Amino acid sequence: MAFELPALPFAADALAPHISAETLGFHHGKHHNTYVTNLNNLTKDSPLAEASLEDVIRQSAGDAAKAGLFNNAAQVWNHTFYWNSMKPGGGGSPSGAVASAIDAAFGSYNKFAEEIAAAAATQFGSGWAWLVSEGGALKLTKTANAETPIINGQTPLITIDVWEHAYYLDFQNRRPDYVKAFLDHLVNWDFAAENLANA
Ligand code: MN3
Repeated sequence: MAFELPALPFAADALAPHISAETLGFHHGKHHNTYVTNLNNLTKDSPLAEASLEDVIRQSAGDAAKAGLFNNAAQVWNHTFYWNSMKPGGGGSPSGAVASAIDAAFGSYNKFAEEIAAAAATQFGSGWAWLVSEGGALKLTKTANAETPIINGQTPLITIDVWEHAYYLDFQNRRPDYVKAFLDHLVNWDFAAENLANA
């Protein structure tokens, strides 16, 4: 059973004008799809072809000889998680358990928004900014390249892809404007609430 590219959880033009159909066409149809193709080529005819994506990630993490395998598997996982971290008409402050957990960890939604924007802006080069649950509390983390918090005992709630391919067509070099659009208009707090409930 080969690994498959999951469909986007929304129409390709559903996040416009914040993230365009053109960006999603390249990002999902080319970048994400290439990671899936590479992963299938790297696991073909090996027992890993039958493993779960999470198992491939855990079994290859930290092993320099398996860097290609890890990078492609983690990028498949991270991108699927990123699509689900957004929805049309999302954004703004959450409610319920996520709001309480954010207030407990950061003091207020505004302080959280400031801190995740800073984390996203200061991730040097390619990577990801994450809101995660660890040991019963929420925290922010950023990862480089394909690195993913699921190998660190953390449960991600949402992520922001800060590789240039995520925003360059819509925002050029203005990563902070992309992150602001993500927080104000796109972030899917329902998905965060599901992840928090399972943490
Ligand atoms: Mn990407």
